[in-house]
Amino acid sequence: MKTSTILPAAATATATATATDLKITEITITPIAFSDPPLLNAVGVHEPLVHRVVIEVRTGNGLLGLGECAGGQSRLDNLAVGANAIKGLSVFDTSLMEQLINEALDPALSSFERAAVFSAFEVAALDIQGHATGRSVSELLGGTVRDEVPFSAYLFYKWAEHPELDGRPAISDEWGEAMDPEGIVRQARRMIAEYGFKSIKLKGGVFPPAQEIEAIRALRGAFPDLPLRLDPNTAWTVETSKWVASQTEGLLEYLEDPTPGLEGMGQVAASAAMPLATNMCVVSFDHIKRSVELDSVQVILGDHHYWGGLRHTRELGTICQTFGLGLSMHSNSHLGISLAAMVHVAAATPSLTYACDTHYPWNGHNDVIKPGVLRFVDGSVRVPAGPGLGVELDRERLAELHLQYLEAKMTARDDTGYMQRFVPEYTADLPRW
Ligand code: GKR
Ligand code: MG
Repeated sequence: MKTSTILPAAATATATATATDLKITEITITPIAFSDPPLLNAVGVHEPLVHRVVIEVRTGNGLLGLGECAGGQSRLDNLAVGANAIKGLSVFDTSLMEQLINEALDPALSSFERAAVFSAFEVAALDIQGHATGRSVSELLGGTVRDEVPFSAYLFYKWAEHPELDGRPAISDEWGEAMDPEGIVRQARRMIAEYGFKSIKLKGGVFPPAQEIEAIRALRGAFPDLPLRLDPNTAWTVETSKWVASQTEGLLEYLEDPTPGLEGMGQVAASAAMPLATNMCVVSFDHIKRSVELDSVQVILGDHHYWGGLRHTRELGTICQTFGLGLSMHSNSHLGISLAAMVHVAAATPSLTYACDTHYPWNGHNDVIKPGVLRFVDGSVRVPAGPGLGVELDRERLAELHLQYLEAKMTARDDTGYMQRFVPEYTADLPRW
């Protein structure tokens, strides 16, 4: 008798407390900086430090949710506006969260920036939803269709070290130099031995295209069975892109962003044998209609930071399926909160057709989360069990990386400016060839 009266009363009390206590009471935005090797791309070279942001959202009942996104002073300002707009909101109200953030941000901001700001908070809200319900983020997104998410080996041309600069000594790294096909194959061998990747992407746009085709041929020779991709980040004209496509026919599973713009990509796609992929000309929902009309790309690289969070990325998968487009995932220099979020959404997206990109082999040793959960085995990461994202913040590490950010006085990523410190005549005008 006693038990039956006590139990319903306690259950009601918990339900009421949950509704109130899942309101956002506190948001902490922590800019961090972590080390990065001198990786080359079409617009310069990576600086010794990457600027990124860790977002912590807390609710009335003391739950904590994590988000991560790219940094820069304007991003920090926009995150602060977004954080103010969503205080007091339930973490389950992510649709309203998106609306409030959009209303609060400067109307002149691009839809891309709006999506990036919302995404950081949406991931943290989903993390808390998971902690509150004892579910993983992938379960909240509809459940997993795969237990492990495959990634590709992301190769870069690179210098042996960050050269000495302004009295700062040179900074070397364990990967060494990769400035020719042999160096690229060496890098691939090491990355595949350590992580077990089963496909390979080469960041191009660094050397004249014929040289990069040689690197692709060398990779094909060394790894006869692994799918290959080449991404010059729009470094080539339409004509050059067509020529590269003809030279790499039968070698590439896709060619990524050879040339700028939907029209140019459409012209290349019309004659290329392989699919064209993008994370540059289709980066928000309003680009899709025109891209489909022009048949500009056949594969979209989703990215929850670009596409407005995990639910919208899952929706992107459905749209890709609708139009018969392939889906892969884009990466930028990142740490484990972003990787965990990416793994959850990739696991819950049936239409993911290609292994995802990740910079983690280059940056993961800097991580702000406690080790053990995110491991590459045979090129894949097992979906964290949760609850939520299933990762835990290492506060000591966060404090160190924040201090590093403060000392570096960083404002924005500048691959071109950094390159010009060593090669003053360098320009980032694209297409270059
Ligand atoms: O890290 O230099 C880099 C990449 O070029 C990155 O900035 C790109 O956004 O990885 C990206 C891509 O696939 O284009
Ligand atoms: Mg790309």
